[in-house]
Amino acid sequence: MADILGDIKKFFSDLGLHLELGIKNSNLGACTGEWIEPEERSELISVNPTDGEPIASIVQADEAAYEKVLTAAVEAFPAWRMTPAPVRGEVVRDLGNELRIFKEPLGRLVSLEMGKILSEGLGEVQEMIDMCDFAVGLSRQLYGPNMMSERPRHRMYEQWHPLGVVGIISAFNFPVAVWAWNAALAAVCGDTMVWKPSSDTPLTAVAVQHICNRVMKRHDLHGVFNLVIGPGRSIGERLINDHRVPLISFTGSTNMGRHVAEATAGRFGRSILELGGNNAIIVAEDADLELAVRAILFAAVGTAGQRCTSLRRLFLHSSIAPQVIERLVKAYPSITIGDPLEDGVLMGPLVNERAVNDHFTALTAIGEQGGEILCGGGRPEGKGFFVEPTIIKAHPELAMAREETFAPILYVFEYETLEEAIRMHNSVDQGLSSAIFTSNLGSGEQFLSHEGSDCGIANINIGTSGAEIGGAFGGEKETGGGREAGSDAWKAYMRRQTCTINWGGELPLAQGVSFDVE
Ligand code: UN1
Repeated sequence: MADILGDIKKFFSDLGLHLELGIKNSNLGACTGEWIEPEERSELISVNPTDGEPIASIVQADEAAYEKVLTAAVEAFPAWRMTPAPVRGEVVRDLGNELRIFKEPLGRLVSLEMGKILSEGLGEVQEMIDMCDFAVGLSRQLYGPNMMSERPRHRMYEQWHPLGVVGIISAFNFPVAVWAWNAALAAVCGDTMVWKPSSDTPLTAVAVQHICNRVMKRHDLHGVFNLVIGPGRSIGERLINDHRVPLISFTGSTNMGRHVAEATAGRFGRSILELGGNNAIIVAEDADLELAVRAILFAAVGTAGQRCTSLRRLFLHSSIAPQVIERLVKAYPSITIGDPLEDGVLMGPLVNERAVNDHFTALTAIGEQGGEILCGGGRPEGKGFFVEPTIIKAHPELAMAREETFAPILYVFEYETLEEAIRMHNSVDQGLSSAIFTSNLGSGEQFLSHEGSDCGIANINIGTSGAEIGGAFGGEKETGGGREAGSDAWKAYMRRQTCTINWGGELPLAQGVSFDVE
């Protein structure tokens, strides 16, 4: 453990970045380019979920520090919005290059603080880099269309303007990538931003802010990328209710998301919501089972079931159900659970003790509701927040299967017809990610049709998790409807303006209306 901390610290300091590890010297938690010392010191301890020991201490922002951060973001906006978008893109290019340099230590830090295995920690930083590359290209493509005016000698077109200060509230499970989805787009769109990371993963946020500071300094910028670490009930509340913040991008639970939606809508602000998922895979009778089983394992057990896109429900055609269950029940115990930074480990811990309790509370309720544990269900010995990944033989009335438990619990159902499978698939309140495994073109197309999956993400012969950044990411129903990352998700970070220009000498009215004053 001490070695890993030393390694990460050394990596960062060799690269000229100072990052306090250990609880004697606290990191500051608010930054606008310069780190802000709060008037009231309230410390947050970052805990290593692998052994339950503290990694570092962070001084949280108080109200005065929050105010300084917000003011800096507001004051930076006018100059940033007038910086040409491709020049803003240069800054994001530089951020992507800096992340390339820090990929290894930052990926390790993500694994250390959050508990995902190293290849996923590194993958998360790769996702940030990809997002920066995408945004650089986008900085020359923030297009608006031209429309054909119905009036002679008139031109009509749409253009996009920067929005202002964007509040980014991110979750522990993708502690840095989801920030980058928002930050890279917001930056090229001409917005400044304030990031409130999860209190479970403050140290990775401090590291990313250090990286941003290096980039801002090089470009003589201040207040574009800002950080404010503090409790949701004080700092988070201030942010979502702050009239100076026209857009809040929130990733988290459906319950919190509902509150964010109400708070922002009540002040006519906007929100991008990435809330709970209850993702499912349908395995048809004609599926390549080898492929399906591998995909199921990664989607259900990867990240210890703590992705929004994690697989929670599995619908197996009755003809192949026994074989698939047998393979899964054999594979699950062979998954190495342990220190996420060690080679060969495939599943790390849950994020904290509360998550472990939620996992076991769910298992108790599942038992009471008639769900049967097919494998797992235990808690590995030793320190740390570990649980065994668990498979449940479920029935259609199992109420727990309708809820998102952020843990590696997989509910298995059987079905007879594809219509029945799709109906069960769509019967939950959430609508994030979905997949079908089939070699039948018709079944695949049916799943993607208007009467197919009702989710924001629908895949064929691919699991539910691990989406690429190029597509728009997000979901329907109680998942919140937000879209982030690729495609045209950038539009949420700008304001649209419809412009009509009369270059003739007449004043014709639309719809043929005449209004001639004598
Ligand atoms: C999340 O869990 O909040 O598709 C995001 C995926 C990742 C992102 C997940 N690219 O699983």
